[in-house]
Amino acid sequence: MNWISKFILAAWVVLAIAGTRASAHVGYSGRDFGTLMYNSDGSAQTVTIATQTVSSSFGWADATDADWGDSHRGRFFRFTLSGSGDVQITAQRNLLGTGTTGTLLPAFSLYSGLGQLAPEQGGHDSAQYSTDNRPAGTEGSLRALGNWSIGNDPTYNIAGDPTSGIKYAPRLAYFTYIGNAADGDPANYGTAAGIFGDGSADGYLTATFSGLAAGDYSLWVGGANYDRQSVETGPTNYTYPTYGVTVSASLVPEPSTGSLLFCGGAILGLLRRRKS
Ligand SMILES: [Ca+2]
Ligand SMILES: [Ca+2]
Repeated sequence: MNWISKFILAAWVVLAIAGTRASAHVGYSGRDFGTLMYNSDGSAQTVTIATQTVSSSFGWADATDADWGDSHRGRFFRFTLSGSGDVQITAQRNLLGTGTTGTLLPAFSLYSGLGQLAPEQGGHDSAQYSTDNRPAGTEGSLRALGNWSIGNDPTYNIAGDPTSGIKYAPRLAYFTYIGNAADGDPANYGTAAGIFGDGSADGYLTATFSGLAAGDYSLWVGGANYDRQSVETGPTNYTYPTYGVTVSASLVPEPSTGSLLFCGGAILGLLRRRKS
């Protein structure tokens, strides 16, 4: 290879890495379910996003352990509720991505709150505010089973030019933990307390989060194959295998008055039987 070829190759590698890192900040591009709605007949309106891949098959599970996790190893989705409600989330692995199909066991955690949004800089694990606000030795800012926060970089008046002055100061974005669900059982997702496994490691997972208040929510989706971190290694983001996952969100229809009465009657009947 002559020096020109070497230079072009080196420049391409640098650009490829820079591009991957830039797009790997916390963000929701292409992953916004919007405001979840009912149809006019009261049935659920399901919003499905089938275009996304997650980086690695272990990222979610790795964020359940004592040294936290790397936000790059999963994907952030968002939705909004205009009123209180129950939300059903479904994740199903698909054929997208560079990783071996049939490998990914999906999992997700739900939080209220959103990461920093444009025109602010996106949050990322290695921002000064991020590392200053988490224990030393952690792999990243993400906690799949608890509250966490992530910092961003200053947003300058002229992009990338610190001498132009700071338009938006860096800050922490807070994610308030609501719950989780994971495909399979501890044999794949590990031994952390508080994981809700569905008991069947088949690449399909559905869960309902009840009694959510109006507001904005972040859903972090990643892989629940904890032990795959020993085989899926990579010094840079773009060398991790990626895995496709189709994610759906819908409001759960409110039960009609008739079915509420039926439920009440059934519970009363059970109580009476237990008393007698
Ligand atoms: Ca970890
Ligand atoms: Ca399953």
